[in-house]
Amino acid sequence: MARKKIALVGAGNIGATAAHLALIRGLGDVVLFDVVEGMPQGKALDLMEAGPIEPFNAAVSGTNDYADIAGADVCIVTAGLARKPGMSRDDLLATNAGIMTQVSEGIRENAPDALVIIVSNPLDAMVTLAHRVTGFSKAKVVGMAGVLDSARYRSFIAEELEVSVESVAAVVLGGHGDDMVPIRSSCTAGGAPVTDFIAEARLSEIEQRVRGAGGEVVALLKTGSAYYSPATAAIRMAEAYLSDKKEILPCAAYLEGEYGYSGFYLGVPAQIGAGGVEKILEYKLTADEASQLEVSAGHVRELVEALDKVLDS
Ligand code: TXD
Repeated sequence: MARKKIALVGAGNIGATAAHLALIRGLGDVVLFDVVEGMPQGKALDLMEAGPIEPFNAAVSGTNDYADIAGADVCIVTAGLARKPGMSRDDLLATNAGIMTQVSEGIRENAPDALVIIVSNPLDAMVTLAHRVTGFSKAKVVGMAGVLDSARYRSFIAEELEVSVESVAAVVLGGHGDDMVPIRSSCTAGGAPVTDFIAEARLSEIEQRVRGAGGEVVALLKTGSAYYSPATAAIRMAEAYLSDKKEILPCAAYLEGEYGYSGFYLGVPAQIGAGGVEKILEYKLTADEASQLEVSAGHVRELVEALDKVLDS
């Protein structure tokens, strides 16, 4: 049986890290695409030379030509600028909108059957744009943010309780912005509500740290943003698709009435399997969580309106 093919569109920090993870986890052959001459080819050659050691036998190549992503089963899109200290994700809108349009056209023409996983920021606007420009079904265009944000929530809770991260379940919904919504009512440690172990005030501090976790890394790195955890999150989504896991993961998915919203992408619990986004699950949120989601959805709607202004300018 032929190996699957994973295209990394954008071979920078996240793209190259995701390529390495895909090879180590045996997801399939890997092609790195970027506009920088030589860079994807150099990273691909370096990755290939890790094969005998790990080992992995998959083919890995680098290219500046979209034709080489032909037949990809998954396209993970990280093309675009990353934040610098003091920048918001929204500050990237105009530049990355132009890049995402170009990337989406390249994918539409060369990998029409791929699941497209958008990573580039501002995430909710970029995945909306990719869905429009590719013209792919809503099931085949999905945004990566919630898996990362939820992992940050789980990490901080596990650190607070000094327990395994595997014993902490948590989910973050809404837009990938400062008003993202940690869902405290479904956060558990060892299956018990986290409110049994951590005081409300401390939980609020932790949840605020989750909202700012991306900026915390940016401020420390000074030259870019997080990439190990975003890459790991994108590969988790790709694996759920390629293995038909039907895994419920928080993803930016296109809403048509779910949670009372329609016509844009928002972070919601999505079942990821061979059909891509196979269904969206509607959790019963507390009144406070629902109102937080409304605020976050409002910001995403404003971001998409700003995107439309940029595209019309
Ligand atoms: O949770 C999330 N979704 C976020 C996403 C988590 C962290 C980072 N987030 C965003 O991902 C970040 O704000 C950026 O918008 C993307 C990619 O972040 P990364 O850290 O990988 O940025 P790099 O290292 O700068 O890589 C971007 C690559 C770089 O190699 C450019 O040459 C390339 O994108 N690039 C392009 N590739 C293809 N086509 C075009 N037009 C293009 N322009 C730049």
